[in-house]
Amino acid sequence: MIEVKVPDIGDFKEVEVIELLVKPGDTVSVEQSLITVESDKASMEIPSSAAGVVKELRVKLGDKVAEGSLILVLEASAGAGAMAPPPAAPAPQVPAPAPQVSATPAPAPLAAAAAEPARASAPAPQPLPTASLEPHDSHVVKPHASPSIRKFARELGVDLALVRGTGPKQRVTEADVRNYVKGAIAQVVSGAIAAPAPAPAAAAAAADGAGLGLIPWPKVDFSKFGAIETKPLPRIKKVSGANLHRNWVMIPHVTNHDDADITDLEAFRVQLNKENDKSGVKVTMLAFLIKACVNALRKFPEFNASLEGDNLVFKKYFNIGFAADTPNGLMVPVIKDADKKGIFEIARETSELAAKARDGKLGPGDMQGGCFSISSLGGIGGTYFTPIINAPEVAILGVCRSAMRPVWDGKQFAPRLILPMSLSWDHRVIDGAAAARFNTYLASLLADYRRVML
Ligand code: CAO
Repeated sequence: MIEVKVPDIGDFKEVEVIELLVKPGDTVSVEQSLITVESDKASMEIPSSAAGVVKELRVKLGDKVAEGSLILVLEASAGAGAMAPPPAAPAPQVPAPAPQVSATPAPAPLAAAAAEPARASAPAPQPLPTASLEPHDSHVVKPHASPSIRKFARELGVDLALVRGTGPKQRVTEADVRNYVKGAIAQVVSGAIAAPAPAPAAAAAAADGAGLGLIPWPKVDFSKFGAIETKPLPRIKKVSGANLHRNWVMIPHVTNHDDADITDLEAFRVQLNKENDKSGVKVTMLAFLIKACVNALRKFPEFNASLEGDNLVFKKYFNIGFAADTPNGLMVPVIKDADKKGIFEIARETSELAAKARDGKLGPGDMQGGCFSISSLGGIGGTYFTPIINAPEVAILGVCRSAMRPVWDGKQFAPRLILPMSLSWDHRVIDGAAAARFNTYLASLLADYRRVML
């Protein structure tokens, strides 16, 4: 039996175990990575100092380890009993460039370590059973990624080995992981690949609620009570449903409802459409909402952010997604750089993208890069609803049908056109007071659209 311990890991005194790369019964070779540890500055994989079969793991996720901590016990392989010389200190993987919230630069020694190429000797990672895209060339090399990116990928169930890194030295960035997921979804949606099948046990657990510790889903023979017809869910519904389910379960949603007085804005919109009758572009309330939301996002940047581990990534661009109802289900095309576009251009683009969505012709690029989404049921009806946040965004605005309401103006009730707004937000990132301020500000812009220019 050989005890494998944490070697000299430099200046790191106590680091957390964030990944177990082997399990009892696995055969490991010298230098094979056994666990990944993470400090607040870097993550690193701890290699094995000997070859053999893992008998006992002596660490678990979340444990704190330091030089000399026992990782596991190996039964020496035949002919491999001799201990290899202690492996070199593992190369830390430094977090990707600090997000805007952190002003602390990476310390010099770590930055130097970041320049090291990925260790080609590392074992090829096992793709998840759910992985559905062809692995690219670098799948034989352990991917380089910061701790927060590894955590982000783990949360989404993404095997980093399948993600092409576009950062320095092929480092995998958060955008790479997001693009990978969106690409996989788009391919599933377009039918280019089959929808990934969850592992049978996991699928069964999820389907009957056991994974959440819930009582099983009721099984009813509906045909006992009357005629029935069973149809498969459309592909888009399957994909969007899985995303909506994850977002609903993983994000602590809160929804604030508010009203905006759009009497003057609607009159302006109608006037513009009369003037531009022949232009072919219909100015919509959605276009005004998109532009107003850009202003609100600028004023409240935490709404234009994404949670990445313990960091908030603030976006300096303004890409606004909008829910489009299609015969096959919900799609969310994205208006890119909405801050740089005028109302007419936004109105034209939303109508083109909505038409593409309905015709099933949206490309992956049309749905990528969103910062914030709007779901407008204004053309249909209703008052308020609770839209589900489109992860990794942190908020979504839902609007319903505006209606004339009597509003007290201090002296009398006046008929005003009132737009019901429902803002869902991620309570891990946003507080109720900020959400109320966002809605109040947005309502003030819509009530007097000149404020958008201020
Ligand atoms: N209040 C009152 N009327 C409104 C309105 C509002 N808030 N918003 C739009 N309307 C009116 C429009 O003025 C238009 O009336 P006219 O035909 O008389 O001009 C009519 O409703 C239809 O509008 P539209 O659908 O052409 O344009 P839109 O910009 O409102 O919507 C789109 C575009 C793509 C958002 C919409 O077609 C759509 O798909 N909405 C559904 C989104 C959805 O499903 N959300 C739910 C997601 S959660 O499951």
